[in-house]
Order: sequence, then C-alpha cells, then structure tokens
Amino acid sequence: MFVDEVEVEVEAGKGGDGCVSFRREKYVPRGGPDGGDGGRGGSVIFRSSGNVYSLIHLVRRQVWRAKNGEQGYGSQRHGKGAEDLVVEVPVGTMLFDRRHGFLLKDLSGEGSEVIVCRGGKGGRGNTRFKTATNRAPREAELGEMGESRQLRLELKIIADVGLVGKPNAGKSTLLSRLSGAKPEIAPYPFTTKHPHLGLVQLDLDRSFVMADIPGLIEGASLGVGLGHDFLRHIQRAGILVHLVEPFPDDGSDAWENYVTIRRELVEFDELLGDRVEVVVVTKADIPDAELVRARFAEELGREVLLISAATGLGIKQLTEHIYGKIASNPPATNTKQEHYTPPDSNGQPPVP
Ligand SMILES: Nc1nc2c(ncn2[C@@H]2O[C@H](COP(=O)(O)OP(=O)(O)OP(=O)(O)O)[C@@H](O)[C@H]2O)c(=O)[nH]1
Ligand SMILES: [Mg+2]
Repeated sequence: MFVDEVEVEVEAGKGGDGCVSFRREKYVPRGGPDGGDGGRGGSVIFRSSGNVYSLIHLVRRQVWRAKNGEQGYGSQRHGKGAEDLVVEVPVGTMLFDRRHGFLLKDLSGEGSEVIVCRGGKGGRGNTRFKTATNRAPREAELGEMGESRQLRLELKIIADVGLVGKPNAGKSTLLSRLSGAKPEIAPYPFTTKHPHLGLVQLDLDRSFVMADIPGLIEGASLGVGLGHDFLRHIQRAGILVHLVEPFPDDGSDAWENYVTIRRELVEFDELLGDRVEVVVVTKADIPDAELVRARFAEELGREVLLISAATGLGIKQLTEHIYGKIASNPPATNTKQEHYTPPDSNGQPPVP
C-alpha cells in the first residue's frame, strides 16, 4: 500500500535523574558526596532515505518514543545517555507541527535530517552541589522531560519529470518501458492507483527520475477521480510530460482532453501552468496517430512528439528531449503550498 499522509506523536526520552550518594569507605568517616549525573534522554530524529518509498511503516504505530537516559549512580558514575531514535522517511517528506501548523522541515534531499524532539538533559548528582559551606549536599536534580510534538507528515515525491494525462493514455506503459518500475497496466481507465517512480538511464552518466501518477479527468482539481490525491506528487517535478492518446476508446477528442487536463492542472496549482511541458502523442502504432500529432503541433505552435511504447518508435528521441529540458529545470522544492504561515502566532520556532 502507498501512504503519503500520516499523523504521529513523537516523544523524546526523559533525562536520567541525578543521584544522591555518599562515599562509604572503611576508615574514611564522612566520605563526601559521590552521586553521579543522569544520562541524557534520546532525541527523535527524522531522516530521509532513498530506500523508503512510502509512509506506510508509520501508520501502525501512533507514538514514536525515544528511550530515557539512565539515572546516575554512587561512586560518581554517570548514567548512560539513551540512543536517539531515528525514523526513516522517503525523500520529499514534509514535517508539519500539527499543534502550531508550521512547516518544521522539508526533507527534500537524500539523507537530510532534523531533530524533531530533543531528549531531556540528565539531572546533576549531588557531587555537583558540594560547596565550601555545604560539604554534604542531599540534593540532586531530576532529569528533564524530553520534548514532545504532534506531527503531520506529508510526502511530496521529488522527480525530475512528472507524467500526466488522462486515464489509459499510456503513462504506466511508458514508465515501465523506460525504467525498472512495475506500475499496473491495463486497457481500462484508473488502472494505476498510486504514484510510481522510475529511474530512466540514458547511458552511464545520464539519468533522470520519472513519476507516474493515476490518470486525471475533468474535475480532478476538485477531487473527482483519483488524480486529486496525487496531483501534489507532480507539484515538484521539474518538467511535465503530458501524454495524449490519439483516439480514446470513449470517443472523446484528443485535443479537448488535453485542454481539460491543462485546466485541471492550473486549477490545482497555477504554478503548474508555467511548468515546462513536453507534449507527447502516444500509441503511434495506431493508424493516423501522426495526424493527431500534427494537429497538436499546429495548435500549440511548438514541437509535439509521437511515440509508441509498443513498437519503441520515438522513445529514444523522447528521453533525449526530456533530458535536454531537465538540466535547466530542476525539481522544485518550494512550491506555493509549502509557504505555509502558522495559523497560531504562538507557534514555536522550528527546531533547527
Ligand atoms: N497500441 C498501443 N497500446 C498502448 C501503447 N501504450 C500503452 N498502450 C495500451 O494502453 C492501455 C493503457 O495503458 P496504461 O499504461 O495502463 O495507461 P495509463 O495512462 O497508465 O492509465 P491509468 O493508469 O489508468 O491512468 C494498455 O492496454 C496498454 O497496453 C502503445 O504504444 N500502443
Ligand atoms: Mg497508469
């Protein structure tokens, strides 16, 4: 299952308590204080990893808690600090503080991390309270509580290229032909139920990441069909590749379909309307597909490509064409929706 939104609670560990203890040794009357400090509580860290693709592993557990620090002991032994709890999430995960509504961190690069809750400091043992006037302090500190937070995690895939188009346009077929990804493919609409990512390798040192999302239909920006839930996964794509089926089974017109999808993209996020777009007519093996391509080229006044994932026609040119565009259009990590003002002015500042 693919999960791209989840809410969890996180709690850092409490610091260990400081210890009250006095030296007891034979022949040493009134040995001084020797209580050690408590150890630090574990912090909770979120880290992005290229090996994790979904937030599904976070769904089953509601609270992510780091361990507490150990208490201090006599003979000036300090308690052990607890290990930090590291939670791995996919690259492109955004962490929001739910209570205050601000964006804590956008983990948009591989291996980036953020401490979401700091572990509590250990309390000082009574050794530390010894002074010239108080040689036998009976006081020690308690360990500090760890921070806690309610988080909302939202995954926005980061791909160089986002594939868009109506259901059945051939998006998943293209992705599976170009990469190792295995999206569902079938001759009916809404085959693909969630986004897929594929790495397209042109040669040894040229590659790009392509995202396939479920097909879009009229009203997608308002929630019709499956597309809406997934449109945000193309919000950050550097360029869009818009696939158009020349002669849809439902008898609809290819150009009208194209215009409809464009409208939905802009309705959803107007920045998508300005994103560089490569228009591609698919299923070139079907008679007269070339006529449809020519019509698009004329309407748009720019280059429109023609491919067949079935025969391989135009595929190499398409990947080269895409590669040429992505170098100057890297994935966006800051789109409109990510500038998010906290509704509550008392919001704590983000943890660095
Ligand atoms: N003749 C021909 N059929 C194709 C070609 N590419 C895809 N198809 C067929 O078109 C149908 C739909 O392909 P998909 O790749 O599932 O389409 P999609 O755009 O991913 O569809 P959704 O996931 O529903 O949005 C399948 O039956 C494919 O076999 C092609 O180049 N030529
Ligand atoms: Mg599909």
